[in-house]
Amino acid sequence: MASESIAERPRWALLSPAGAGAIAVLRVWGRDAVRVVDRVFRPARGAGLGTTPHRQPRLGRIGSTGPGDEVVAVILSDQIVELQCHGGPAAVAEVAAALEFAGAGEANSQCVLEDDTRSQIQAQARIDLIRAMTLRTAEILLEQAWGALERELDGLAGLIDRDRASALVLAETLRQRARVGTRLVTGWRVVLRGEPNVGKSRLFNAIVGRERAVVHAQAGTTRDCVTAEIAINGWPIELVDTAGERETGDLIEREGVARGRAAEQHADLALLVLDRARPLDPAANSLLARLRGRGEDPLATAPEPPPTIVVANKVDLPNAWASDLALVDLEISAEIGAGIDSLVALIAERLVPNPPPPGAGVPFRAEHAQAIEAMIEALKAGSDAQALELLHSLRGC
Ligand SMILES: Nc1nc2c(ncn2[C@@H]2O[C@H](COP(=O)(O)OP(=O)(O)OP(=O)(O)O)[C@@H](O)[C@H]2O)c(=O)[nH]1
Ligand SMILES: [Mg+2]
Repeated sequence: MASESIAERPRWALLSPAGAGAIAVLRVWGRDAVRVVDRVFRPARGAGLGTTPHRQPRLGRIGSTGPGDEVVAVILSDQIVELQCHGGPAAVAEVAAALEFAGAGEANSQCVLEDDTRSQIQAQARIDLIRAMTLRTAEILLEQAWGALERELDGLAGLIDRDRASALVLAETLRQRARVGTRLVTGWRVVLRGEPNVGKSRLFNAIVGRERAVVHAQAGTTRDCVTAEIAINGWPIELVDTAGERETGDLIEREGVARGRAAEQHADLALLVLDRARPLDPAANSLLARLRGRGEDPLATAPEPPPTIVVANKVDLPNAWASDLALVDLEISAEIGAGIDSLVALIAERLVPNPPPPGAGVPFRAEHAQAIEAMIEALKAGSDAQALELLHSLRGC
């Protein structure tokens, strides 16, 4: 390999996750990829690997010392070989050592996804696709990997010169879609709030579909925040159950209440649970005022409350409210499961009021969203050239 510069060396990367598994997949790529693998591949039978037709699996062994590991090698193209070996760390290390010995250099698996046959945005979509938690989010990212966002951006570029008003409408649509797009990997956070004993944990379990949190008639049962990863309508959501909000001398419970408030501040949506089987007390009213953003805020610096759905729970019991509260969005019984489906549907609607239509271009990274914001400002200021420049840099060209 003396005549080759380091940059021209074939590279190898582990495509499967690190750790134990039945099978590990490694990829070797570069101008000399086939020759490098051929050097250390000992076929179970037949000629060396180099003469094998593309996409035909070959069984053999690869190892720098001793018998090595048994592998299946497939030449995918003139410059790409894929290897499947046993999945344990020792087997992978053995194959990797042999590849290094033969002249391949280690690379990050993301390099494979960022291969230069694709554009910057498509490569980013492929990288994010790996971390998509639901089929729905994966489908949207797959469409971006196939060029949906780029097509939309090209359409926008064509509009900027001709029809700025339409360009602004399209840019605004992209801005709205970015609100969903930038959550495809991270998901949303929904937090349950309310006084002790109103049924937050019962509701949490009802939404999650299993007995994840402790439910008890004793007020102050939940102390730590309890979380569960769920999907609603295909949107990944972290649901957080919190300690009931009340003044208390119990130091542990007080810490729990503080954690509940902190969780609320980082939430995309709060579910305020009220107990309809007991009269509303001042504490419930102040929670309502705070979460509905209607309180006389004594602290000018108090953080903005998250959007909130107010639910009246325990409707299976006699109603103890003097009048029905106009602010209540839904009446439910977590105990008997009444109204839970409607609540789940409402959560999805509040988090994602306008899901992107199939095939739509969706900005899915914070930097895309920022570029589109800046583009809208430029268009509003009449600076078409700046808008186009921003668009081209977002496009990666
Ligand atoms: N009848 C009836 N009881 C309910 C309902 N929801 C919860 N409960 C009961 O109310 C009590 C308190 O429920 P939890 O879910 O533990 O209440 P919580 O709001 O999590 O309470 P803390 O953890 O103390 O803040 C339990 O005995 C539940 O079985 C409901 O819809 N109907
Ligand atoms: Mg609880």
